[in-house]
Amino acid sequence: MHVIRRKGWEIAENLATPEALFLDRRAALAGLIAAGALGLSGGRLCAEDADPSAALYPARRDPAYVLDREVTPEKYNLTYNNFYEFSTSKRLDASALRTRPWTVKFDGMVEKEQTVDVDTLFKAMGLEERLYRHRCVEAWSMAIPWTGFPLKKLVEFAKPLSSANYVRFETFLDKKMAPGQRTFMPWPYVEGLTMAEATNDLAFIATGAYGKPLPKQQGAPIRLATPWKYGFKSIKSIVRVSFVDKRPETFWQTLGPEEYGFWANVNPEVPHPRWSQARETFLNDGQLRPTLIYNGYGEQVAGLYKGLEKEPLFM
Ligand SMILES: Nc1nc2c(c(=O)[nH]1)N[C@H]1C(S)=C(S)[C@@H](COP(=O)(O)O)O[C@H]1N2
Ligand SMILES: [Mo]
Repeated sequence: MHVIRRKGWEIAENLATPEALFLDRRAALAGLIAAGALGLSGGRLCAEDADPSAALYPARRDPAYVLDREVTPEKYNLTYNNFYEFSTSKRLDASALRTRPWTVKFDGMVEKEQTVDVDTLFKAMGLEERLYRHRCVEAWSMAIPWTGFPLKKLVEFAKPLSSANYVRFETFLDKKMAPGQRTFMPWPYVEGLTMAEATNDLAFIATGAYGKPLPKQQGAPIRLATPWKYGFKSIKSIVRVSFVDKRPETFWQTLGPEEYGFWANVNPEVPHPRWSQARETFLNDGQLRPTLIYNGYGEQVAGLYKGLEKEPLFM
């Protein structure tokens, strides 16, 4: 595997702000297609691929979020995914996902239920770029330049009642569109956070990556990014955000309660029942690295778990 070695900050800057920053969008797209990086079916650029939110990119980088490692080359992000709605294979085809029109419904314990078109929502929220680590429970990791906005902003927008304890997220349900949803699993994919977690600065809603709107396989048009938790918490292609009093039943916990919990905070010292979590394969170079408690974000999030030590915080 060929890796260009430069100073960490230098290569991160380079990869996180792709050609789209410097060239006009058409030229950038042409270049990417030539490089085969977009993985479009048959190499065609169909009308649907002209994303209506494209003009919002690239967004200003939030300098508070820096990395201790190089950003993962985009090609890995495009070709190594978990999106069980389409396949259990990492190299999956999510091209059938129709991402417009797309609305998100806010309901449950809110002042007023509302259903909002994503393009209206993106403009209302404003977009920024953050570099985040990503650690899958399967012991591999990446570093991703997400674009989006803090989940806290979305919570404020939804106006939850003070009695709400959790946020519940739901992915689309469409068996015709998503072959994986014809399998036995507990569809639709559901995830959840406590209100305290959801309003922590680090909890992020991603609408884009690598300076462009999200590609389908990464959970277009709107997904979660909670980098201190195992990747399965970062639910893709969200259609519904509900504020609830009871802890939501989540997809992976329902499938395998002995192996996957609600909290899923990253901890090298708490092994998965079938493998160690002490180290992780960093996809950039395929090398093993030590896993960090809370995936390196303890300073921001460890305080969320004071008094919860009896909970299974790390599965
Ligand atoms: N709806 C949905 N969201 C999902 C998943 C999924 O299968 N379906 N997989 C999760 C897992 S296990 C991981 S590691 C990340 C992967 O995100 P990526 O493919 O963008 O790296 O998405 C998470 N969100
Ligand atoms: Mo994952």
